Amino acid sequence: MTNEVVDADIQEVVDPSRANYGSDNIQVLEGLEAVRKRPSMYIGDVGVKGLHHLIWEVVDNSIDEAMAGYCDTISVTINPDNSITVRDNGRGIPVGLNKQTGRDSLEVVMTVLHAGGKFDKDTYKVSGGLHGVGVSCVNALSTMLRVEVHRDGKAYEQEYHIGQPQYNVRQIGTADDTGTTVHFKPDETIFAETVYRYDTVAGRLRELAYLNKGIRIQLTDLRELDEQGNPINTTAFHSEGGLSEFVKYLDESRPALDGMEPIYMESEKGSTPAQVAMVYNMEAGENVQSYVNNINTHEGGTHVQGFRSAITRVFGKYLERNPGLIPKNATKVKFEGGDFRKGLTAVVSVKVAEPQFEGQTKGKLGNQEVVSAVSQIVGEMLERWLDENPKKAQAIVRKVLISAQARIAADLAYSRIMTDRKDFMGGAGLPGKLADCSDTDPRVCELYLVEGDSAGGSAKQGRNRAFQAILPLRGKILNVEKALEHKIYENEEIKNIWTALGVRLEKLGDETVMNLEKLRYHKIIIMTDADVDGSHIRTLLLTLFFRNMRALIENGYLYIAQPPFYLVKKGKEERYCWTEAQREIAVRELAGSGREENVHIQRYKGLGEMNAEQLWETTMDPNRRSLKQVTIESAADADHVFSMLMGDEVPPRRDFIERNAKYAKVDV
Ligand code: 0RA
Repeated sequence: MTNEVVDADIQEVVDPSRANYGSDNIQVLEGLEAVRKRPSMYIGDVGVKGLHHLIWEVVDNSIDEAMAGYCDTISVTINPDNSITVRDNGRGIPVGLNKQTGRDSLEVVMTVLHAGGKFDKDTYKVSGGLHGVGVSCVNALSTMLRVEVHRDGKAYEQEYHIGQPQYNVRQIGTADDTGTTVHFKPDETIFAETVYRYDTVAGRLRELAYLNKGIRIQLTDLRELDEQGNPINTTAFHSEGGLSEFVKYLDESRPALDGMEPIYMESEKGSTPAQVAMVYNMEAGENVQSYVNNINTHEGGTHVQGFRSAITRVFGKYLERNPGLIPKNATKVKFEGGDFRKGLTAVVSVKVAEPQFEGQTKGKLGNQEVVSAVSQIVGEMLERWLDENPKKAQAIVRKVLISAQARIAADLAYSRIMTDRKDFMGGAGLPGKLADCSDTDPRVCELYLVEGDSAGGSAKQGRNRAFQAILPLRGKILNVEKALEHKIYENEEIKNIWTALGVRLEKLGDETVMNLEKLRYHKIIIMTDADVDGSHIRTLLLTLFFRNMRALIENGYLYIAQPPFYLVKKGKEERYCWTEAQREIAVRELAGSGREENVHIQRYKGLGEMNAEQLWETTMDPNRRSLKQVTIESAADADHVFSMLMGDEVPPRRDFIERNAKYAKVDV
């Protein structure tokens, strides 16, 4: 909080009817007013992300209380009006006169930015990323917030409107328990989106339950009830196994290597507490999820660096000490760090008092001291595990050898296509099937990936060829979730996509990264039919981008076209409709327009049913189309979804599809 002189318009928001306001109150309001003026600076954005951020902020406080050992149960309720109630059984926010400010501590915690921690010297508090701005920030952005505290045998309450107390903290009765309940209603004049998504909330609470073992978190959605009046969506999250169960969950659809159980490591070095769980599966992907102060660091950082260096070092040493594990015909194979991480699923979670976040999206931990802390912890504990589990160690070594051999084959295949490029592709080194655009500024250029040659034909005719390029895709895309790496580089359709985009893979140390410098389009638009095949192809493409070109998604370059589902027609009048509701309205309006003609409803199943002009009007014209941007809300969740949709373990997939059948899931 600043001590700047307050200006006149800010003073005006001080309610003069409130008895004891002095300079302190004015500062307080200045703080919260700043939040309302620039909410994005505090919660990221005012869209669906920021809306959910309010919940994370409140729940974080309860999690802190649990981590300090004072709370074991948290409940989150989505109320029918999209307000949120978060309750915990912690000590309760302190109530009573705060000598420094002359005001009630509870009021200070609820109305002063960053005040929460100041009242609590014993609790080990860490703040992360955008989180940690405190519950006062939620208060500022809510038209109504009511807090109830149970403490010292008494129950207290206070209520606020856009952060302003409506009355002094008051006792409302007695209590035989302790805890805090926060009920808030986000301000609809601030948020562009005000409807909470059950899956988003559930995903985050599940993650928190795994990251903080032992805590019980109950989620209840009161917006939809069954005939008996019970909520349709409600889930209890609780994990005794913590990260070990988290990696099992992530690998639910992948068979474990030799029936292996997760290796769990937990310790503290140089005041950095770290927890790591890792397990190997039969597949080739690497899936390392990392967290700092319970926040996903999707760009990794120093904790992941420490983890990786420990893996490379420990396995390297182990192979040196046990040369007999490598068969005679393979003694020439040179291992790289990446070979030890094929088929590895791991979660690395650290606590850092003052985290520095770096990278394009501030998703990368920068604190250097964390490298050696994690590296030492994993180094010591993994070495011991290998010595104590020789059979399993042997299975891992066998897997590592296969991975190294596959990598060598993939490198060969990749360098082959790179030298072949000019030969098998059209004149300019671009795929023959690509109808390119004339503009060359990637910032305005769009590439449509279109299912099927016939729809591709309409798209080519209908497009604006100045900035829209079309790449028709034939039939099935390779399932990269299942394919060997070198098959991916050899697949015609995938090669075409890569070449058209102008991206290439580069080796940085033992990591393969996508170089986007020569990327030719900043909008890559997946356009598929609205039927089962179309959705399958879309999922295959999304999997390809998620697994092999994730940087494109992280930069916000990937989109999904939204062709209409219906055309409602009467005579010459036509209406395109994207939802059932729109269709009903269109039918009603056209039917009501008098003349004796039939209203005709055409259901579009395929893009091919639209002619070039219709395709342009509905789906490609930037002024009329609607595009869905593909984002990764939670990397851990996205991984789980893809491994399940594309993997070959049937039961979890069926479960998942049944659970999610209601939602046409497009956002990843
Ligand atoms: C400040 C000090 C103490 C607890 C809390 C804040 C606290 C805040 C929240 C927010 C949601 N639930 C919470 N539970 C506790 C410590 C008070 C003491 O020393 O007893």
